[in-house]
Amino acid sequence: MKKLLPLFLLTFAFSACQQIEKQNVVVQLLNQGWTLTGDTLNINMQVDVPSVVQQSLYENGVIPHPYLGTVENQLLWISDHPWDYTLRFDADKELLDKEKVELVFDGIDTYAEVKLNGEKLFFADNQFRVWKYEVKDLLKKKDNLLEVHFIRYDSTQLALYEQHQPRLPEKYAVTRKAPYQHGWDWAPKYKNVGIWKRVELIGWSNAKLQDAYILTENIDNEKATMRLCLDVESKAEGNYVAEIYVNGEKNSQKNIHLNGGTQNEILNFEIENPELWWPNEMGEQPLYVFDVLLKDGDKVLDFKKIWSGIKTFEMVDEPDSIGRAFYFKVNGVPFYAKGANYVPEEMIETWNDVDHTSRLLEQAKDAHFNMLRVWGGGIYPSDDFFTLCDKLGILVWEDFMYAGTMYPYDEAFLENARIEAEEQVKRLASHPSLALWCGGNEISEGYYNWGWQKSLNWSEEDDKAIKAGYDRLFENILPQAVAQYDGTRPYWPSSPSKGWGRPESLTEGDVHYWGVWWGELPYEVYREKVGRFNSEYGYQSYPDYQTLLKIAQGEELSMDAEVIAAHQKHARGTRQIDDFIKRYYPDIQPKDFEEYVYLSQLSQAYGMEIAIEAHRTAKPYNMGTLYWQLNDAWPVTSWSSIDYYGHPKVLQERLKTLFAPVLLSIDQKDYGVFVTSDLLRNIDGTLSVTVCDLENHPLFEKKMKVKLEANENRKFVVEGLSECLRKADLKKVYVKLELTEGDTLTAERKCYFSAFYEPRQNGL
Ligand code: BMA
Repeated sequence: MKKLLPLFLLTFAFSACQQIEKQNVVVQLLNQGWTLTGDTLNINMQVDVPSVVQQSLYENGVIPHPYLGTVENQLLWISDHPWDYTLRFDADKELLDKEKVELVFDGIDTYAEVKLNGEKLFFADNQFRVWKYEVKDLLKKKDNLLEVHFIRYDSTQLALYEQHQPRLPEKYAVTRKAPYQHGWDWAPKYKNVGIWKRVELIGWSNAKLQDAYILTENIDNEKATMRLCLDVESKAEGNYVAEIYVNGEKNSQKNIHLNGGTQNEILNFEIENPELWWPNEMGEQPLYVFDVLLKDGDKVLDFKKIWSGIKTFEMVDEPDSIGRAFYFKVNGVPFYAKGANYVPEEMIETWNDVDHTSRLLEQAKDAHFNMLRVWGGGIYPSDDFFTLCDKLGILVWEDFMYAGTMYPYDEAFLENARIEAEEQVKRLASHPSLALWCGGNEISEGYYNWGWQKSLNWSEEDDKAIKAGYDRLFENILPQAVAQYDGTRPYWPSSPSKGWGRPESLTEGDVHYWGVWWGELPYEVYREKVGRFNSEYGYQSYPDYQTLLKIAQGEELSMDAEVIAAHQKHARGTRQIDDFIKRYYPDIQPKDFEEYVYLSQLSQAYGMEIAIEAHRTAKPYNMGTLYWQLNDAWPVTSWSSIDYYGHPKVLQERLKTLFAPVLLSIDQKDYGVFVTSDLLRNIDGTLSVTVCDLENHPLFEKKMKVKLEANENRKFVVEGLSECLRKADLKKVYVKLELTEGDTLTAERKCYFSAFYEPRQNGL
């Protein structure tokens, strides 16, 4: 039964706390009424933040829409231009009365000097950090001037890159800024510049909660052992009390002695008969409300309200007879991970909107996802993203934002990286959907397999220094941040653990299998390249035709048109899509471009069907399948299953069967029938097998009783099936599989033996 929250208590705790906030901690937002100017340019705009320059230029009619037509090259100057954001404001009286006032920027992208009333406060150089500064002494009652001066991004980055010896593989390595904005094989080079998160002044006296988050340490039958982690800041030494309320009821408290400055405190507590949080289709997603209070005697100084769930998560990476088993357990139960890789939803990062995210994640849930990997070349997702994943039961494999290059290793860079990691670990720790942290994307793979040593002319010493720098960051600083500030989430240094050309990539860890697409091998090869956990694989298709109609008109709607090419960022992409359409649908002559676009999606879906079926039917050898990629950051031809405007491609529809809790399939070698169950209960049912010709006439029918344990994958020999199929022309038949339990249809599937042309349905 789902626990109901004692609402009257909740309301009480909440309103009491709101008053407290007004008394001891006061906040003045500084998001509105900024002026954006462009140095020598005749640009002077009134803007609100969060926003970035590219967005404001478009919204003020200075530039065309950055996602449409062929405008990319006309817009590249923006990131190599200095920009000034200024704000004049009066300070709230209650704020000035406080002992301490901090100016807080939740995000500055990226290189900018920040001044208040003419005084330099700091120079920001990391998009992913919060920037705070004590401003009590600088703040005036009236007419304060806050200035954020962005220096030329491209030139600054280039200078830093050129100074770095030995040479690093990518220029973006020197800046802590979203890699994908520097151009990717699905992204234009829109390096955003601006104040991309909110700005505020926070005033307080005595003491304040800087951070508070909740962790599940352990669950046994009747109780959960929980940990409340606090960062408390105080002006002076003193004795205080921290209290925790669970669903409105007081649970525990702890006396704490603060020494002045910031300090970490831990409060352990227990919850009896916990309602556990489960991933999608493994159970419910109950959330508890935790109220955290900081008190000085009876006086409440500060509070935080946290919604969190109770769950444990383990990564199993241990030797077995073949290599190393690699899988996850949630609440002690091993499970098969199904989902995709998630990339940022926008090229203009401040256009990211919660409704878009919500629709996208709902589509993922409807296709039976239980996991997303947040790819390390993007941005750390917002709190809203995680709140939605908490609600929908989608676990998040979270990469730190590092991808596809080696990084600098001087002390300043590593310190910057350390602070960023600690902040992100703390920010996301309370979310039950957060499953594991991973060092980044394809860095170790690149180091060992992409020939940087030779192409960048590294000496043996250079190589050693770069590798030692890698080890410090990915084997020391990042795991240390996860262990010290979380301690309940596993850390995995690199996705993948081994490059796809190496045999170990299929016997241990996770693999990005790119022999199909990058290696130009046919889809059928997926059947042989099954790893322990396939965390990337994919094939491109065009976005929905309606999406193409937004970016191109008339004559431009063709494969060779300039505008279509501008929305394809992979050098061989157009040709490779075409090759596979011809290879798998040789008899189909598309009557127009719309039909051709559809065929590209059909081909992609066929490839992914082969891969997913191969992965799932190899359970428990293989314990996860995350295809590349769920979504797009703008209208583009890519590996996604849902395009930028939210249109599902053919693949997204097929996932409803391919990721279903029970998958039925035919082994193409011996025609055995697989029943692959992710259900946590036993199955006792009837399997019906019907071979039909393409006019739907049955050629063979058989029913048999089948029994499976929870989470079992089993192959059944169906008497007579193999003989029938061996005699048949496999291009002219399909097999209809159904699994029923009593009157309930548990699973069904139509299996074809080659790429099957299915005419377009409405809406596709
Ligand atoms: C994978 C990803 C991305 C890339 C994709 C398609 O390696 O990590 O870097 O977009 O391949 O090429």
